[in-house]
Amino acid sequence: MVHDTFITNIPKAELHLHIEGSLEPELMFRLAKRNRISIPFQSVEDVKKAYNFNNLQDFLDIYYAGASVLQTAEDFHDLATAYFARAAADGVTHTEIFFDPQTHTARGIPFDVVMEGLLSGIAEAKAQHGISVLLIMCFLRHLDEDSAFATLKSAEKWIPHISGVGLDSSELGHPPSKFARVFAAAGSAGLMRVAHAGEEGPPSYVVEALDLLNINRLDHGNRALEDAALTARLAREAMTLTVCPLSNLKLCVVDNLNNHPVNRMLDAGLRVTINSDDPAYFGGYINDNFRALVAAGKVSREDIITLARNSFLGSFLKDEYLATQI
Ligand code: ES4
Ligand code: ZN
Repeated sequence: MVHDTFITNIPKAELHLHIEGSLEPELMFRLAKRNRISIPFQSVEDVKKAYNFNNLQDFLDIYYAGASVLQTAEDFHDLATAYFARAAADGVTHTEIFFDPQTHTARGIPFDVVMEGLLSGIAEAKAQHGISVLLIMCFLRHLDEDSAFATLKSAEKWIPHISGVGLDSSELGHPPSKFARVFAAAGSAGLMRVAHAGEEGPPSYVVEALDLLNINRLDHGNRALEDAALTARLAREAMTLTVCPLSNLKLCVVDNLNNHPVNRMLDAGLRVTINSDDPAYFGGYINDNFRALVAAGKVSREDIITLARNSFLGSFLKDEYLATQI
């Protein structure tokens, strides 16, 4: 049995974390009150009861509703610092967080407000916890290419503070090919590229993400295992997969953690990492994900070492700094 302190104390990077998905119900209520926003819940218990999802879309509807309490730079600061404190307590020394600008700009919150809040939160977390943080700006794939281009334009002056672009939201019906041009533009601006693919979507979406978006990292990727040639390619190319076990369970990507593919992924030689995705909604932070895999008999102590090492190898940290972490 793997000891809890081993999971906690082993340094790790978190590479798949939507900052809006770290909004705990308690903070949601506090911000709703502070900003005089009404939310469709009476209490924290009421919120938690609503967190029963049959699929990704069920979750996204609630997730976007929850994000409506985020109004000011201070709100984004408070959201981010709460996550960094929690992550640091889990032994996370480096994290690369997603944010969804369109979720906020569509509500009239300026892009700059989001950036100012997140960056001040990052500065505070560096000082308080010594944690390093990179930002990945995600395009919402249910929106059109023009909206993604407008978002990239808004990001122009912030590009020195943004490491990469990602692709999230409703996967089915919104293949990566829809965003080939905006990803090419982001690449030309010097940004790294990641995309959610193969969470609910077919293996062909993973192939598109590789070939048309030129991704440096694959978010989820579970369904790639349905295609042996694709699996072999991901292993050969040492593509990092950011796997999120509790998310997969809550969104019914797997029916039971006993059936989670993490061990098959490791056996196939894939560079797997473990992440929490939207921890406030899926029942746990990164160490809860590790613990759940251990409880399900899915990973050994050796596997945890591999997974933690993979998290740094798959990060966008520059080489000089990376050498101090592994
Ligand atoms: C997400 Cl789990 C997941 N999948 C796709 N988009 C997302 N946005 C936030 N969480
Ligand atoms: Zn995600």
